[in-house]
Amino acid sequence: MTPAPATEHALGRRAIALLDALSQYSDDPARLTRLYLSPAHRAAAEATLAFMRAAGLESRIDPLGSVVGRLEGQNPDRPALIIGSHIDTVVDAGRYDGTLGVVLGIVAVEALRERGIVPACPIEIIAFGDEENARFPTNLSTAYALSGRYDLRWLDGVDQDGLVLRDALRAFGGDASQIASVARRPEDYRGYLEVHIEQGPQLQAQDLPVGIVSAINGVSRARVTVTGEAGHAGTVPMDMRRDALAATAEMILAIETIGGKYPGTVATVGAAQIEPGAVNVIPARVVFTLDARSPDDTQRHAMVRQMTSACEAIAQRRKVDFDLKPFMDSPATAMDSGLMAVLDDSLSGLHIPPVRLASGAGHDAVAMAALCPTAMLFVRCKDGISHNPAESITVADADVAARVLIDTVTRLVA
Ligand code: HGY
Ligand code: MN
Ligand code: MN
Repeated sequence: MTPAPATEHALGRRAIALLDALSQYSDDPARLTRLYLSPAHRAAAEATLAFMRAAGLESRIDPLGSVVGRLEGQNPDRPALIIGSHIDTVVDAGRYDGTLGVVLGIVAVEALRERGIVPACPIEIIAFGDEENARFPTNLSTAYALSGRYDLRWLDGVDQDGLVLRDALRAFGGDASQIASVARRPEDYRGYLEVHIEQGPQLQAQDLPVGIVSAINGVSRARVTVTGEAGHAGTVPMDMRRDALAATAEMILAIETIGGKYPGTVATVGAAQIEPGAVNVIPARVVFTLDARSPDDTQRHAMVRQMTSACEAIAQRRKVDFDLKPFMDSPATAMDSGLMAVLDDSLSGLHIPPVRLASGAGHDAVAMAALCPTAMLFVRCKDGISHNPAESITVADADVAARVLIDTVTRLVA
């Protein structure tokens, strides 16, 4: 097969090259895991800082660990446009979730410079550090800080090794005393654009490279503790046990059933720790996580109440204790129609039908919508796979996404 001419999909190839460079920073040599404030997050943040500086952006790592690059443009006092996403990952992650939106922002600014376009307003690129909330019980903390909604209780959150966020932030080189300085004035920002893989199968099913996000589903998350009684696996009769894991198993099935009852709702128990965790000991305690989502907040709250009642009834019947501690209530968030209209124009200019799709996944855009008008562009990913090392996109689709972003940014900063 003849090699692709050097210029074909040049923007897409540049984005993939930056992504590949960042994918080497992992806390686990065997798989991509880059949790908030970890050494790998620090290394990836510094690499992102270097990419932003090389693209001509005045850049820094902010007190909460996000990387912020700024191009002043012709009129530094005008409201700025922000392009961003996150560079933290889940455990055993794919390399595109989050990081794609950051590198495409850099590619867009590089393209403006190559085309000799000096934006009429400032452009900021932000690589958020705590979107996955996979390490501490937080909620989009590094993005909410921009709209002054950082919840100081997050600083006392503890990871599974018992390390407190406040201490991890200090070890990272951050500064909890400067959180207020991260907050931005709404009047200084005209919009936030995030490009992200779809993490679902719709674009592939419609054979489309990109689509425009209409709204982002709401999310409830909680930490659940089930306490029974340890005992000898060989001697305690079955009808005299208070088996925390057997009770948990019944609760998880109840959660699954309720989570599937309403249109568009989902529920997941993603993590569980069993104590003492020995083959011949009846489990005394289980701590598990609940993640429940819906496009409708009233429905989501009703669903979580139903799950809680069902679990309490199981706990009572099995004589175990049940404690549910919510730690996230993220609202369903509509995207900005004005920015969506500009994205429509860019897609039409590229002869791509501008489809709308709801996001089942949460994004920094939910938090940024509290600061300024916000919109997202989804990029097709193979079989909708994400939060999985098999996550993948094509160079051609990365190229389309780059061209749409550059066109939309050019329209907005003309
Ligand atoms: O969980 C989510 O929806 C996102 O990937 N953090
Ligand atoms: Mn993401
Ligand atoms: Mn994710």
